[in-house]
Amino acid sequence: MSVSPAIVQMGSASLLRHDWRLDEVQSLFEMPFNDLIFTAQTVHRENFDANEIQVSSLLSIKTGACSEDCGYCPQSARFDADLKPEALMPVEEVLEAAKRAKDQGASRFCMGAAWRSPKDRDIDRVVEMVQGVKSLGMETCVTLGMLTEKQTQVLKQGGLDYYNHNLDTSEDYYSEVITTRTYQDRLDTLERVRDAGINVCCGGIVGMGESDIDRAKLLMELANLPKHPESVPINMLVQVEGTPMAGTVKLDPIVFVRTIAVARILMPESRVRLSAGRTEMSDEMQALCFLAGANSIFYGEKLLTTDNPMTSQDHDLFNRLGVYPGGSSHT
Ligand code: SAM
Ligand code: DTB
Ligand code: SF4
Repeated sequence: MSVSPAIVQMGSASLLRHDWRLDEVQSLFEMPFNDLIFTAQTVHRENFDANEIQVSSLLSIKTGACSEDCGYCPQSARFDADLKPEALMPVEEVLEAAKRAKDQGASRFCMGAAWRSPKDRDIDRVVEMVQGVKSLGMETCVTLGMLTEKQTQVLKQGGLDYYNHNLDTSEDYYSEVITTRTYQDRLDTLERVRDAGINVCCGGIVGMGESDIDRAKLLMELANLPKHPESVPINMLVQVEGTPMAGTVKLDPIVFVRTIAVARILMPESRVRLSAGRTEMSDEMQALCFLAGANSIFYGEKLLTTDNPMTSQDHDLFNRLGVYPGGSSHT
């Protein structure tokens, strides 16, 4: 089967494009698997140490009782997931968790809060957390929901390195997933974060019952942002009992690997993170994701509220693959 000239060209030189067309992205998804992985791995090697994986740990600093209706999320107050809500954590407790994460080998500490959007007084406490985590010598990331311009500036001045805010899915499928805020709301927050000079962490979730076209559109949307997100988390839906998305037909693992590969090709200089869902993935599937260009993971035995692989299991996998933690996407 022949490969289109545009794709061959990408295999020989990474191009930072922001004008991807849907048919081009679809044709990447449809490439023979070996050609797709080869192209993605070629792009990866042009831009990164192929055996280095960036390692971030997550902490939920404010858990549950969220006003939003994101259909995948156990933290929404509207669903009946078995989850105990917790108020915003004291700074000291957050710093203890960050120290433990650092001792286990994480280089970035990501703090997540179950808010639609934070209040200004919440931001002050988050800034204290950011400063404390930075003083441990770790990179910082927070995900707090929608932000105002002023809040992005306060976070930037506080020294925040990354802000995570996902597009989650395609604009077309979005209303099947969330009704309490719009796709444009998300794009607006991303623009404010970018304008404030904070690195952007933005990706999505697959396995929510979306179509092939939705996955292609999500990646196209990310790649066509004015600047590629420095970090692109690709989450496999973690199905949580009590959420509307529990029971969704599982995504073909090969399609997941293809999604990673296409993200790598479209955003050659971004860290593509193999994110939620790893407890359900075999070691072999994770190895294929790394081969397809994933070079970041969430590490530590918990994501925000759900399980992540045991750290000993990840050490073992890294050793067997000869990959090592390291690297950062910001200067
Ligand atoms: N409340 C903030 C927000 O929504 O922006 C920040 C925290 S929210 C939990 C961060 C991200 O986690 C979501 O945008 C979504 O992409 C991801 N996420 C949440 N639940 C998930 C699940 N069950 N499976 C996979 N990813 C999930
Ligand atoms: C991202 O894209 N995935 C992380 C992080 N950013 C905040 C969150 C995954 C959450 C999975 C479900 C949970 O543990 O609650
Ligand atoms: Fe709330 Fe964020 Fe969960 Fe949506 S994804 S319900 S905004 S915590």
